[in-house]
Amino acid sequence: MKTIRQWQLRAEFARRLSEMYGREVPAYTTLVDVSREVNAEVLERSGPDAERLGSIARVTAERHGAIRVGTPAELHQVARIFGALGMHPVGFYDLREAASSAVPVVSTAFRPIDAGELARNPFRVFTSMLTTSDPRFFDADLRRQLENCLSERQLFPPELIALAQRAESDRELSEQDAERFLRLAVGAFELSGEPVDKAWYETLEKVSAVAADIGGVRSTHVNHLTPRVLDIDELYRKMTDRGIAMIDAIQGPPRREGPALLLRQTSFRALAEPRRQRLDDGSIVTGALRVRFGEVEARGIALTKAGRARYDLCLDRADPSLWEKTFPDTERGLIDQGLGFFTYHPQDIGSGRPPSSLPELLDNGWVRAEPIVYEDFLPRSAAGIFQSNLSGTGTRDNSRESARYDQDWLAGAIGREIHDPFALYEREQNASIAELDKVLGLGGALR
Ligand code: OOG
Ligand code: NI
Repeated sequence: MKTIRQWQLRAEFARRLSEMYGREVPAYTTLVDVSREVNAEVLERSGPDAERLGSIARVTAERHGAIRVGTPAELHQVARIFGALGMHPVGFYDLREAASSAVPVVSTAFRPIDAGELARNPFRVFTSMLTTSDPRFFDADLRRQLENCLSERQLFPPELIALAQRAESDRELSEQDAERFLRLAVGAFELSGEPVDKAWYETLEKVSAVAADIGGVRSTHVNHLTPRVLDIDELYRKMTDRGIAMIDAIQGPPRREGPALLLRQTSFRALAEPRRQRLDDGSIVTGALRVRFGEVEARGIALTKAGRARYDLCLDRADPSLWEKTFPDTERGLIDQGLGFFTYHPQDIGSGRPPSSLPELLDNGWVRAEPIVYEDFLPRSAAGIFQSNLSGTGTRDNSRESARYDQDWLAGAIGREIHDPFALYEREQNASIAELDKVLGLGGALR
């Protein structure tokens, strides 16, 4: 019997979700087309350098999605579905603190965690959960109504959860089950045609547009999907030329010479989508909601904690020239200053005794370093993306004590370990160094 493996499920899920979102939000299809066009130009212009941070096949298929759920129980189910696809929770993001507008959520990202799986398909989903118990946003009354409302809905059919459980434990599904699983999984993130209760939606919207998007409806949906592009400045120009309104800026470092760092992102503005609404008298009208959009990103090298501290410092200052002063303009510079993660590979250069330090091995051509691409998100950038697409700033009562939601709390809620992104990159780097040490017979000198 033919079976479909986890990575194939993941690749197919990403492909179908992208196709569905393109039907729902046609400007997203334009974004994907323009990204492809730009990637082809960069490949033409830069040759093999263009593929330094991932093969063109990987980059072309690469997407991240963003979804938002209402309760720990819903998040638990989401984790199951992504678990079926070989995607694990990585990182904890508290956007309540990162955003100046009211963004009452905490988040993690589900993604593959080992290099082989990432190379097959790196699909990742930024997943946020509403912090209903935070009194800065929801008073006791509103919280009760909201939690009632959320407890009555079912986002994922039991059959989907059962199939997900099987796919996760067997790491594959039969062809027939895979088809059923994919249909149900993609369907669960489709925009529902069910009318939105207008008064309830607006009550939540006064607190936060994100709260309304999550708790004001009885289902969930993709908030945005994001292709990867190799030249985001060029993409921004091309989209603008096509008359598509982009947000004001590209989030992240300015364009610079030298290796790309972490992440740069931008998006087109959320479009008014027709949505059916139920009025107080029970009648149904067609209104419009403006919450969904398309985002695009350029990915760079994963930075160490030291690199990240410098990155955050540069982002804090508005001075673009600071980046040049702070970061070396070569990969080797990043290595020497311990700012970036790399894997190290032996080069075939014949006989003789290799030196026993990494810098000398690099200098003498014994070893080649490959940058590790950043697979995660950035709180500042995420907050910027949330914020630039909200219609109002919402309200937050800062005189109240915040509710505690931290990484341990989130891990408990989903019943899974939340991986530390830095530890994952370090593990990959160290594994390559240990292997190198063995191959060159250095007896542990490199470790
Ligand atoms: C998620 C925003 C974060 C990113 O790329 O940083 C995000 C959301 O709007 O739900 O997707
Ligand atoms: Ni995003």
